[in-house]
Order: sequence, then structure tokens, then C-alpha cells
Amino acid sequence: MEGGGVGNGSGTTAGTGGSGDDGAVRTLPPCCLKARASVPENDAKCHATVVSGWFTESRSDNDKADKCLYYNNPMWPGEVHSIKVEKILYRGKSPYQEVLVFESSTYGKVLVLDGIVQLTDKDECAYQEMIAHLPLCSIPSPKTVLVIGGGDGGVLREISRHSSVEIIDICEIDELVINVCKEFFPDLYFGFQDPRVRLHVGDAVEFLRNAPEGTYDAIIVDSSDPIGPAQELVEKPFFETIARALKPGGVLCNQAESMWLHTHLIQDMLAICRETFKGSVHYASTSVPTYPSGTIGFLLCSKDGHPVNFLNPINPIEKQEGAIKGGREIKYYNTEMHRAAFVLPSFAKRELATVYTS
Ligand code: SPD
Repeated sequence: MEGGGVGNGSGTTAGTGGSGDDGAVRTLPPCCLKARASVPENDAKCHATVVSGWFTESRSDNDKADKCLYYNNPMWPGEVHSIKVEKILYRGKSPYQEVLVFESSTYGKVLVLDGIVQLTDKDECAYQEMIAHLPLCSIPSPKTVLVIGGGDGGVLREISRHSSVEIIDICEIDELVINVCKEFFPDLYFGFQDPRVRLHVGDAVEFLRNAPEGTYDAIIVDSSDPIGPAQELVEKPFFETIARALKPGGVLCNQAESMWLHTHLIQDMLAICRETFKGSVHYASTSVPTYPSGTIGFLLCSKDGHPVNFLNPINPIEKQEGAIKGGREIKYYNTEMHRAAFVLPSFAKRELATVYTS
């Protein structure tokens, strides 16, 4: 699920800010620190674990547990999230990240990468359906689609509901994620079984650079959080390669974190995308109880060419045969949820307004 990345696990570009040894708050807000991937080496090694039957994000099993609780995840400092574990099913390590799968008491199986929850059986639908159908239902007849990251297969499963789609390329850097999901998450891995899927294991930035200009109707970036290998995926050069690979009027849907925790990061991404794509740019969100703050957002952008109105979907998947594909009914997405996803609370409207209108 690590998006494309180049495996630079400790890219550090922030000049200021961060938490010192005393844990004191520094000048930059946490989301900016995170956006700039200021991850001290010690913290980066200090991943979540299972203690006394509970999995806790950002918890360490070493003697620096308290330090890790405070420091480890600059994306959501000052809070931790725990899920009760019934059984650990898999623990492993790839060249890119640590992979953990466990059976939880209340959310079914849980996939964790580098100590961060990526999905659970119970609420994965809210993420995978929205990240796929928000872009694909906004354009008339998508044919060529690229997924960056998404090695669990869930986004592929959702794209494959669209009968107009002819090619689904996926570029995932970490083969271990794919193999683990094949074994433990068959309802997601199902997405790989569609004959339209072409798997490319490797670096997304390189893949995009080699893609002929104007190849895709839609690109979906299903990345993990921008720490380590996924850091590049929120920066301008990456968005430029995406824009190049899109057809005129083509659309991007990019994982864009939480409006409660990361408004600075979202502002930065919106500003970059407005400059880069020239069509419409919007922020939408969905509710995922097992992600920090219980919500996660998406950046929806269209390249200039044909105008795209993301707020008014024209290709309602829930009314098509794909809605029940493979006996797997759509659980979360519908046209009302699509429209509602773009409605922002007042604080977020205010904070993002500067970027929307500038
Ligand atoms: N904070 C966790 C964000 C994870 C986003 N990616 C999830 C991948 C599911 N296909």
C-alpha cells in the first residue's frame, strides 16, 4: 500500500519545528511537520506493536515505549489509537516496511503497515469505494485507469465494477503487501483477479515518468501517510508527472488525510494541484472509524480539457450491474454520499477557502 515512493525512509526537508527531547511544542503545526516528513531516525524505527492484547498505533515494545507514544507519529501527536487483538495472523518485513495482520475483536481482520492501520474488514468499504467511485462516477465513460499503491486490491475491486473500463494498471512498490493480502484479505485481493488488471511492481514515480503522455482517464493514488516512502507523493513534481500522464479532462483522486488533523497539508496539496491541473480541484471526505480522527479525505482534480463537475456525479455506479459484481454489493457509496462528501464543516471551509479562491 505504500504508494509509489522511492524507499527513502527518512527524507527530511523541514528546516524548523518538531518536538525536542522535552516533548515541547515547536513553532510549526504538527501537520506541517508531518507534511515535511521530519521523522527523526529513532522515531522512524519505533513502530506499533501489540501489548497485553491491544494493538496501539505508535506504541513501541522496547524500553522507550513512553517516548514513542509521544513522538512516534508526527501525523497525530498527542493521541494514540488502540484496537483489541484476538489473534496475530502475520508479522513480516519487506525492504520497505513492516507488515502486520491481526484478527480484532470488533473490526474483523486488520492490516497494519509500519505501525499504522491501513484497513479493517469492517470499514474498508468507506475508503476503497469512495476513492474509486468519486473520480470514476464524475466522468462519463472511463476507459484507462491507473492505481498508485493500493496493493491490497480493494481499489481494484471497486474500479472493476465499471464496465466501461478497459485497462486497469496498478503500480505498487511492495510485493509483500500483495502476497499478504492474497492470503488474509481475499475480499480485497479479489480485485487483482479481473483480467483488465495489469500489475507493475515498482516505483510509481518512475512508472509515471515512463508512461506515455495522456494515457489515463483517471489516476487514483491510494497511498499510505506521507512519511517515508510516500513522502514524495504529496509534492509538486509528483503531481506534475500525474498531470502529464492524464488525458485532457482526465481526473485524479489522491488520498488527502484528515481535515481535523492536517489542514496545512491539505492547503499545500490543494494549492499545488490548482497550479498543476488547471481544471477543477476539490477536497472530499469520508468516514473511516479506524483512521485517526475517524475521517479521511481525498483531493479530486481534473486536467484542463473537458470540464468535470465532481459535485454532480454523472455515472452512477450503484445503478449499474457492477454494483453487485462478484456477489459483492456496494456497501457505502451512492450518489447522495458522493454529493455529501464535498460538503465541508464551517472551520474547514474557512481554512481551505484561501486556497480555493486564491
Ligand atoms: N492513516 C492511514 C491512511 C491509509 C490510507 N491508505 C489505505 C489503503 C487502503 N487501500
